[in-house]
Amino acid sequence: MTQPNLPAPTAAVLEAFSSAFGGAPDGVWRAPGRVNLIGEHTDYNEGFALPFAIGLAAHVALRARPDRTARLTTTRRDPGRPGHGGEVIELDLDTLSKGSARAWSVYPAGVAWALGLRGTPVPGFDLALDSTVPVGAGLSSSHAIECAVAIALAELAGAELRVEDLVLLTQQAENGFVGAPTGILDQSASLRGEAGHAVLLDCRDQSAELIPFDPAAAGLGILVVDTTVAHSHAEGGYASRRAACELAAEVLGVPALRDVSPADLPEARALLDPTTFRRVRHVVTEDERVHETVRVLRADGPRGIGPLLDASHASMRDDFEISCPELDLAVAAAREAGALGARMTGGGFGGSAIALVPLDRGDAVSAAVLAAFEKAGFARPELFSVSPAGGAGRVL
Ligand code: GAF
Repeated sequence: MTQPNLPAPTAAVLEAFSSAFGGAPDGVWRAPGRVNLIGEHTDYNEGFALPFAIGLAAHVALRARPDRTARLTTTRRDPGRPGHGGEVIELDLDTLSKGSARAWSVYPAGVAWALGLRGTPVPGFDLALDSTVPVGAGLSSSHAIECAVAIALAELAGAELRVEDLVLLTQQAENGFVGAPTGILDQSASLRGEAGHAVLLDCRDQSAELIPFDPAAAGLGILVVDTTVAHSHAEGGYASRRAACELAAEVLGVPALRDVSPADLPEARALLDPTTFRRVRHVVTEDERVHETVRVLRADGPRGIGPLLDASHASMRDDFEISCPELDLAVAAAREAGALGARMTGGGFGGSAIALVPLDRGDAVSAAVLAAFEKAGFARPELFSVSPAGGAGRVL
């Protein structure tokens, strides 16, 4: 079945749906991945972050079923990756528990599970997924799926959920079902994003403000360097950083590290072991950098934020210790070739770096990064540009 008048991802997901399940879905929903401009590992410390939604997105086509079965398929064909060989994964919604779903089906299953926990009766469903968010690139491919499925299932179930509820729902799916102790950054960006804007998030009360951020209008681009170094937030590093932050807050006698100000750092140094102190210093200074970035964006536009991106990267590399040689090289090579600033983005331990690049330096910066990776003997990174795009919604 060809759909000549539809955007390619919508046509692709409709095609996948009809060939796996027959007929048409009840609707198609879309949720984007994100780039975090600045404010890393601040969300679970109840602090501040400044992400934006990108044009790469997950599309899901869903149709309610009269029973409690979920059948899932994806357009992605990667026989080396479990669940991506073109098969249909089948799940019983009544027996969902952590570990009961496999491969990428953990994300839709986790959302159905979390909706069940909050007492929303979810019907069985057939689902086809098409996602252009690269998996494992640190651009939140998992939250893109979860957000698209959450708005779709909420609608099919007739539940009116506010953005704040959807954020907590998808966080519960990640924490309790997928097993990654992540915060609220990614889904907030996916659900709240607007073209030409970054989203200033206060992760304590989920209040959010759209901040104009249009690099292209300032003659700039955001280059993503996907190092292709695999990472997983369901594994040790992310959880241990989170645990160190929570322990530090307890020792310092505050509800969360958001309540520690730069002026408190000398006292914190006296009370904490050196490593934990550096973790705290990252979070406290990163919150400051978020505010400073917003101030500079408002006053001077994107050209002025380069040094803040650089400082953020240094803090993640040296104090929070979540970078890796490939990310450090991407940042250094981009800077040397003319980027105004660069930093790793997302949870770290792999994934992507971003560089703020004058449009007339784009090719030179890309070439320099590729050459540096080759010289270092690292795998060839994936390079592409992103810009702030619209957030999640129903498209059909
Ligand atoms: C990952 C998590 F999912 C977010 O909640 C956030 O903590 C981020 O890492 C680090 O800023 O993307």
